[in-house]
Amino acid sequence: MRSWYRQRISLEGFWKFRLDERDLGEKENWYGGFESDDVIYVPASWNEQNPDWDQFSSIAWYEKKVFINEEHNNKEAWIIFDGAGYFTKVWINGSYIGSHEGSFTKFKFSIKDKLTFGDFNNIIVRIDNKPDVHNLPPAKELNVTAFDFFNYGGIHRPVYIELADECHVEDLTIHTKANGKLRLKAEVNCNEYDLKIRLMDKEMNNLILEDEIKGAKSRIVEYERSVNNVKPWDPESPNLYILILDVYVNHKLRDSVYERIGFRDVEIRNGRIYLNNRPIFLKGFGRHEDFPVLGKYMYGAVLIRDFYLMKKIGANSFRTSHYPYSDEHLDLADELGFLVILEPPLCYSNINRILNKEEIAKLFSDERYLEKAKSVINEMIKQHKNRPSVIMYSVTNEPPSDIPEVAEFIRKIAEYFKVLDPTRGTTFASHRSINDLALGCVDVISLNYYHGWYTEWGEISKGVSIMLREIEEIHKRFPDKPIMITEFGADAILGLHSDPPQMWSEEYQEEMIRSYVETLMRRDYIVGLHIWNFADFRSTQSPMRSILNRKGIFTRDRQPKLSAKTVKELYSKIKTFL
Ligand code: BDP
Repeated sequence: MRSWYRQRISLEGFWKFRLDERDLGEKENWYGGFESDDVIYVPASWNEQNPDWDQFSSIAWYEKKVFINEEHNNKEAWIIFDGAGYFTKVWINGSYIGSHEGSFTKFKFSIKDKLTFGDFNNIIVRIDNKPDVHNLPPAKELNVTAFDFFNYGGIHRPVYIELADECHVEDLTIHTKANGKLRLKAEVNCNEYDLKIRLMDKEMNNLILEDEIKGAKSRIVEYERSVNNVKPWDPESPNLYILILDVYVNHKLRDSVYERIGFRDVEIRNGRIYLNNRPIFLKGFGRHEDFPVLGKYMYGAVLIRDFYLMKKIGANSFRTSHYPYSDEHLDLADELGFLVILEPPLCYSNINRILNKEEIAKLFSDERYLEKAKSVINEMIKQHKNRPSVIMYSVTNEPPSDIPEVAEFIRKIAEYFKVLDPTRGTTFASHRSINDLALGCVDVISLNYYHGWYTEWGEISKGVSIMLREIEEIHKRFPDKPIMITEFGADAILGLHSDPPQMWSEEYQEEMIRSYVETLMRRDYIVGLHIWNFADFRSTQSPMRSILNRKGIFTRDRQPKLSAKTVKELYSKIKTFL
């Protein structure tokens, strides 16, 4: 939900910064203001802003003074973080405001009672980024993590203060169908009010629908209408519309919010994914939010480059591996017609490096852990539920789901997704292949394969035939479920060449991707191929990595490797609509 009407005060810029490895800050009342000569920029992770902070994965404090005008005096005010973490605590003018766990979802606190209007206000943020096995995703040390990406810390995404009327919209859920059916549910924090609903084209030139609900008294209002003359949303024509909801009390406008929506149907049946009743093929990438110096912040211009590169190469889809991406990231997916598989930060690829089998079973059976997972899923869906681009949820990445307790955990969270959002299908990215006990718990089977890299290294064709045997066995077990390959790829260091193709060379990566795609695009139960990864990204230090994970077909600064050309050639042979 967004608003042009509410005022925003951006907190982007330079903040005072102080490391607190010994956790002294709270005891020494740093929340009232602290001494430091260090400066940091927000938004961006702290690590690469100063080489001395690069390997720092503990507690750090941020401070900024902001002037709030007198005129906002009786307004509702929130401080909103689009993403910060891992564990964030906030104080304003020395008063504690609240805390939040998790780096990749939006969170907000009401700060109305704590602000001084017509004066400066001191905002203090304490971020604790210590690795912990109970974190989502789990980590033990900076370089010993269950996930294969760098454990960046800090205020990674925009922070701002938003000011609204006391009477305002709390939440807005919109469901659409390709035939123009529109259903909406608004939660309004107000006693008696009128609602005006408007639907406009993306450019805001034409009013397509205008309607009113008069004298609403309950907090929840539901509305349904069939709209004529709307064009459906799909990757070839990503037609967007703007739905605006105005709240009036005694004919006076009190709040106005909007969403960018698309009219489309997604169904999973008969071993296929259908978009607007037509079977589709997802061709694209696993991605990351990762860029030099910025860390986990994706600057708008970088996103634009990424999307044009993905378009140029013929991709139509990506997965938000391994955490929900920023609003800007998914706004572009809506706008440019990308089919998104949205994934929460439940990533367990290397969990066996941290925990043994018994400990894993215990963690995944722990009710509190399940509740924590549910809470982040809830936040993610609330934030992105109205996006046409999001067609399916990947409930987790590479869980050790050959362990029965883990399979049971997946069953429970997959069910929870359906409770929160019955309109979208579920999948999860499995690396346990034929030994996975949870494949039946989701609508689409997603498989990650590295035969030819982590196993059968140096022998691509042997790897590919083993992979194919396993996929065919899975297809036999689940003949009605669509299968997609959510990861395959090989590391390549830009400029490293080898004839014959040897591991780490651009040629080896090219041959591996070509073999996988050519083999898999011919099977009609395969509904999608996502190459791992779109671009090189920073990972933990380990003997397996040369600073970066180099499986990108683009470098970290978005220049093509040899395989980029091949992917373009291969993806041009696969149609979006089958
Ligand atoms: C898979 C993970 C992904 C890794 C990739 C790799 O899902 O996060 O980056 O393999 O090892 O295990 O490159």
